[in-house]
Amino acid sequence: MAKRKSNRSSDAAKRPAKLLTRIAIVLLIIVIILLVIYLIRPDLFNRAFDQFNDYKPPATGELPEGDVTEITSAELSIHFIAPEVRASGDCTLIKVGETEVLIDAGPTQGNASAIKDYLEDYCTDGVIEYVIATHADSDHIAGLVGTSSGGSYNGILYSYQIGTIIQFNQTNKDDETASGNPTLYGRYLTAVEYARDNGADVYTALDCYNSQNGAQSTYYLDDEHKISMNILYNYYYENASSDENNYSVCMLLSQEVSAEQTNHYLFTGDLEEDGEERLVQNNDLPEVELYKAGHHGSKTSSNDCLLEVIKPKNVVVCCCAGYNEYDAAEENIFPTQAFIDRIDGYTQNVYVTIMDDGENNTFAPMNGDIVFYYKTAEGEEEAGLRLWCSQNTAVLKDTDWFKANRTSEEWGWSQSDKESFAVQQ
Ligand SMILES: [Ca+2]
Repeated sequence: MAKRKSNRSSDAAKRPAKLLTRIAIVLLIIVIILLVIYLIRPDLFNRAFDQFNDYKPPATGELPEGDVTEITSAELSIHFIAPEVRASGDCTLIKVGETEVLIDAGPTQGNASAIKDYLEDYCTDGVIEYVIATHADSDHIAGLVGTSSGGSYNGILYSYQIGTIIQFNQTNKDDETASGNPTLYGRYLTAVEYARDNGADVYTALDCYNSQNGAQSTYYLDDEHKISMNILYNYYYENASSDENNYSVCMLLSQEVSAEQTNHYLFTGDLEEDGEERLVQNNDLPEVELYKAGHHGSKTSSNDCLLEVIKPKNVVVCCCAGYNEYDAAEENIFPTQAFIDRIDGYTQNVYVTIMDDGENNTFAPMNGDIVFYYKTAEGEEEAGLRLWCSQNTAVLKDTDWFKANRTSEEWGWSQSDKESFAVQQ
C-alpha cells in the first residue's frame, strides 16, 4: 500500500512538469512558425506593425510630441514650414542629426516668430549650421530680419548662432529708400553683418560654386559623408537679369541611401524659365525624389526644360493657393493652371502649404507644414521617404480647392468636371 501511495504522489509531482514541457513545445512551435513566416513574407509583419503606426493627423496645426520624435530620429528630414500669414513665401528646413539648413525665411517680417515656434522642436542646440538666402525678395528674406522692438530685431539671423550663410550673388535692389531709410534689403545686410560678427561665415553662391574665398561647392551634412548639399551653377550668379528671381541660389541635396541608390532633392528658389534653361545646360541634373516648385507654382517657373530632366516624384508648392496677392489675373494666381498642366505629366504627388480664405479675408491650411523624411532606422524593409503633414496628406488633385479652380486631363479632372463641381458647391 505504502509503495502504491508513493507512486501516486510521484505521478502527481510529474504532472505539472509534463504540462510545462507541453506548453514550452507549443510555444516553440509557434515561434518557429512565426520565424518561418517572417523569413518568407516579412511584409506581413511590416503591414501589421504599420497598422499600429497608422498616423492620424491632428485637427489643429500643432505637431504632436510623438511625431517630432519620429521625424527627428530620421536620417534626413525636409520641412516646408507653412506661413502663419495670408501670403505666399518660402521657408524650408533641412535637418540631419543636429545639423540644420534653413533655406529662406518668408514670407513676412512678422512671420519670423511663427518660424521660430516651429524651429523650437527641431533646432534644439541653438545653432543653425547653414542659412541659404536664395534671393533678395521679401517673401524669402523677411523672416531672416524679423520685426523690431525697442530697436532690436527678432529674425532668424538675430535669434540663432549661424554657422554659414550662403547668399545670392546679385540683386537689383537698393539698400536705402530715396529718403535715406534702409529698405528690407538694407536691413537684411545689417542682419547678415550681425551674424558675421557673431561668428558666421558669409559666402555667395558663386563663392561656393567656385570653391573660392573659403567657401565649398559641396557641404556634407553627416559624418559619414552620405548626405551632401551641392551648390549648383546658375548663369545669373554672374550675369545681370531684369528679374530678381533669376538670381536665386540653386541647391541639389543628395542622399546616398545604398550602394546602388542615391536620392536627390532640388531647390531652385524662384528661378524663372531662362534661368531654368541655363541651369539644365550648366549642371548634370539627376531625376529627383522631391522638387520644391520654383516660384510658388508660377506660370513662369517649373518649365518643361527642367521637368523633363528631373522628372520629380514629389512636388511641394509653398504658396497661398488662390490668393491674388500680386496679380488678380486668374492665370497668375498660385499654383497656376500652366504649372499644373506641366507638372501633371510627372506626378500626382503635389502638396501645397496654405490656401486663401477670401470670404473671411484670411487663409487656411491646405497640407499645412509639409515634412518629407527618410528613415532606415527600422531596417531596410521599411526604409524609404515618408510624408508627414500637420493638416492632412491629401494630394492637390483631391482637394476641393483644386476641383473648384483648376483642371488636369492627366489627373482626370476636365473643364466640365470643374464646372459641375462649382454648381454643387
Ligand atoms: Ca544645429
